[in-house]
Amino acid sequence: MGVTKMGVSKSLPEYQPKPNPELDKPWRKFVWGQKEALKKKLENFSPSDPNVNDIKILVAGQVGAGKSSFINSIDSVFQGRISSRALVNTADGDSRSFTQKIKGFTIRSGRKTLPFVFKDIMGLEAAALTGSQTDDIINAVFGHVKDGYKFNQEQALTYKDQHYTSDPTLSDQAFCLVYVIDADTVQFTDDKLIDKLKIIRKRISDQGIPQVVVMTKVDKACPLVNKDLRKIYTSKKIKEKMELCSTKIGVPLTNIFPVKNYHEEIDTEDDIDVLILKALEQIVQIADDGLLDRESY
Ligand SMILES: Nc1nc2c(ncn2[C@@H]2O[C@H](COP(=O)(O)OP(=O)(O)O)[C@@H](O)[C@H]2O)c(=O)[nH]1
Ligand SMILES: [Mg+2]
Repeated sequence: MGVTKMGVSKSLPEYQPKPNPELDKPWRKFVWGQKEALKKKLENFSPSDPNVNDIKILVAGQVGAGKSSFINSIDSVFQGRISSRALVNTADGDSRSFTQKIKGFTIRSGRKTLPFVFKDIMGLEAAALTGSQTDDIINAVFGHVKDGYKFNQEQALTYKDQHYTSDPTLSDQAFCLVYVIDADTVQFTDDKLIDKLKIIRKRISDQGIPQVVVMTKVDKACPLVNKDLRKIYTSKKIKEKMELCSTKIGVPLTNIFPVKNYHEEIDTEDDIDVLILKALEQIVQIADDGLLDRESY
């Protein structure tokens, strides 16, 4: 019940215009027609260091955040059809289980294998008390973890293990750490998880390894965007979510890329493709720049 100039309104709540959920102008410039150009650019990419065959990208994030879907979506863009290779390949039985074996995942376009390798590491869980997960992730970034290693929640990999590489070469190392964050649930991210991310961030940024956030499920987080993906940069909700990602994860907004993954579609769509390609282009670019920086150490 509110008191207005007109007196006391009894039955109906006071009329308040709903704030417009949409901005007048996009807050980030985005060219929706650049799909083919981005695709070509990525197909022709090669690492600026001739000693490096491919750009290794480590993908981390909570179980269910959309890591496998993101890798599948990239694959789908280049295949021109919906792919589910990452789901089949990296999950060890139950796709929601912790115990995943680390394995490189390459992307192909036609017959060409692109020079990017994705490694999907196990889900970060706030509940795990020990630091084993953070240690494992840090070790994986620095190239100490061999393919085939099964992450173990209770115990971090030690140098005695057969899957431990004590003297990794540049090619064993990851050039970028990608956190996959669910836009729909980012506000509920546990503080314990944030603390873990802080430790990881500190250790790896000391070594010049860049970090990027891919914010998934924008369609679930915002009804406007669900209806029209092109509203992604005019949606106030999405902007808010990205800012939240930035403060929680400690990654600047410029390193956060919102995407909608393929999850129930049966055909690829240009607008979904172009957002995925843009995220990949930026990841690859940032990783490659970091690689150059590291050589000058
Ligand atoms: N609506 C929507 N669902 C998604 C998106 N990305 C992933 N999902 C769904 O979220 C669930 C978890 O995804 P998954 O890739 O297996 O997560 P992972 O555990 O991080 O590998 C699956 O049911 C996906 O279909 C997205 O962008 N939008
Ligand atoms: Mg997965």
